[in-house]
Amino acid sequence: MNLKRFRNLIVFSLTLMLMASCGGDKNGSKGPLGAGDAAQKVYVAPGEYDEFYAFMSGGFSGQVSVYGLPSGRLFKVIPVFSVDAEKAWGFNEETKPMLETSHGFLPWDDSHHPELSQTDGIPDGRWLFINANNTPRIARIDLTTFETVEIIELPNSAGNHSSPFTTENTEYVVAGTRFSVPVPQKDMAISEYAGNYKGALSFVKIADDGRMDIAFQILMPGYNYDLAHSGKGESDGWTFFTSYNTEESNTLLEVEASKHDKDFIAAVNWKLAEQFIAEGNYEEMNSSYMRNYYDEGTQMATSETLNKVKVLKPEDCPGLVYFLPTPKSPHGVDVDPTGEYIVGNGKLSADLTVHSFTKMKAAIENEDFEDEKYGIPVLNFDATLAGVVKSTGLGPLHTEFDNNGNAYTTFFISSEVIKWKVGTWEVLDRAPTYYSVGHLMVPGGDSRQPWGKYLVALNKITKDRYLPTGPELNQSAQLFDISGDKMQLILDFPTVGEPHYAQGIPAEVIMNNSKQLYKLEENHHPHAIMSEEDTKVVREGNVVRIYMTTIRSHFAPDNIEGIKVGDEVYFHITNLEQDFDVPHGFAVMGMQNSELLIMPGQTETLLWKPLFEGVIPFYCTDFCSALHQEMQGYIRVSARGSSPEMKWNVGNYE
Ligand code: RUQ
Ligand code: CUA
Repeated sequence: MNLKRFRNLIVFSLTLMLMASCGGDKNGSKGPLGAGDAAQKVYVAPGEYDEFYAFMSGGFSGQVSVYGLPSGRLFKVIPVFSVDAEKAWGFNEETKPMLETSHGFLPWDDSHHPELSQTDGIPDGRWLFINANNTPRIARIDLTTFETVEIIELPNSAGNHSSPFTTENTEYVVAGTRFSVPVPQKDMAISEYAGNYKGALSFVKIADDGRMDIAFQILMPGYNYDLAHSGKGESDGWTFFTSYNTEESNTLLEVEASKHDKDFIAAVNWKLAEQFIAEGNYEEMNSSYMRNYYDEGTQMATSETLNKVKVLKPEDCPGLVYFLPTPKSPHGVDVDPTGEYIVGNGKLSADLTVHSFTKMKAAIENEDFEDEKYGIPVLNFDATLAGVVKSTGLGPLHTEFDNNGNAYTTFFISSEVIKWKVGTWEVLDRAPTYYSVGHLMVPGGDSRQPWGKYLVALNKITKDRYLPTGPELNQSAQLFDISGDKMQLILDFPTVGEPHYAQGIPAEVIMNNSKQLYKLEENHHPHAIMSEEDTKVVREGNVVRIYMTTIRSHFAPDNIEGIKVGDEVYFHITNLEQDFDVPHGFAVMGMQNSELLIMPGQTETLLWKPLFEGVIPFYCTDFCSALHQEMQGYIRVSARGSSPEMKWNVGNYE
């Protein structure tokens, strides 16, 4: 460090200390904090816990990753919509059904928006929902096990982007279609898009035990439905969806869908929808979609095909939907913690448009309409307007809130986060992001109770922030301390895939419910065995089932003979361990799918088809004890059509 920089640093530190001691603005400077100061804020000493969990979507990875805040440490990648050979997700027999859809088995999807379940509008740590964008689905992750336990497909939808935002008491998670399509799907000219294609908004009912079911869909005009958030408090009972392409164009959308000054936020009265359903004012449509459920008792997933969905048509349901004109191609729609303000982030606009829920109700009451579209009243723009945030940023995308009446909006084009005051619409602070920020997350920042200590900016472009790793750099997250007046950048950390959105929650809400193992006596897997005495090998034609156990540090059986080329060999492996964090792995040479990683008390099944005669080793892939490297075995494979004797053993007993 040269002398000048050193001197500047000292002056800077002194200024900071002075400011702190007068109890004034802790950091008047917009520049980065002193490195030591920032380091202290994110430092979580070895053995200590982070204060928050952060759940980030994997974007094109299809998964969810779990981080600690403020450290930015990666704790886990939860497989959801994409196969994961590390955890056998989509490879073992138990979880293959989770990735079944009406299009067949799909090994990949694009996951965008994680959303925590809520009670009274506050994240409650029971479940995390996330959307599949490409082949429309919603997944539910159980936050006691951090495992995906249910996936439901959404018929009549295409590009499930505005999803899965929850209502205040997790009555529903919603799903708006990005692409409008013919509903029901049919062979039709693309040029007939305008006026004929439809956009389905789905309301997925969440039962008390978390099970998902499509309660109803609303068939909207053929716009693109981009994002959503539900009301809170007074506005509970309503869900708001942004739309763009109200031009109803089917080609070159960058031009054609950018013509209108204003598109719409669709305000849906879902409590009224429930009434229309109860009164039978709906159409039951035939459509085939799948629901996959993982049962913790049997430790198996099953798929079922559902055939009907209830559809509401706005033109037949007065009062169900209103349009709020909003400049300009609005992307995010975010509701402040009080539920009064609905913020439209017009991505082609410099300003934010804030609607008032109270004014919206009055405008509806007074029928203050400026237009009607496909039977849906368009409310007068001025009648619902609460205020405009004149930000001078460019490309606003998303807004989150803290618990002090402030809002934070990301600006993609100008690469910054802007802090503004809810109610006065005054810009209070701005901080650059590196680079091109998409979503942002404040723990609880889209709920009634933000824990407004940190803000995470989720950036789309990384460029020079990290050591180069070839053409592809991981996306980067940036952590800001927002506890003071000014936002302070305190950490950069790389992410897995592309975290579009994220959710954060205080660690204590989740950690005490976290499961440490599966109890053996609660293992009702049809192929589980409870002790080494029960291990066996059973042949049924060319299907061979090997009932195996693991415990430190051996497999039982570990010598198996009698397998033939052409057999289908199922390893049903039960991990007999009953200790926290002692999984065993399993791999066979030449296996065609993945390893297994079996949690304590769990049973998993791997299918293997031996192609050659020989003696094939298998071993444990997870370093489980000092004798992990001894945890191995052999399978003898005999010729196709031969009649070898079936034999198995471990140690001396047979
Ligand atoms: S978004 S492109 Cu959530 Cu801003 Cu997906
Ligand atoms: Cu079991 Cu290594």
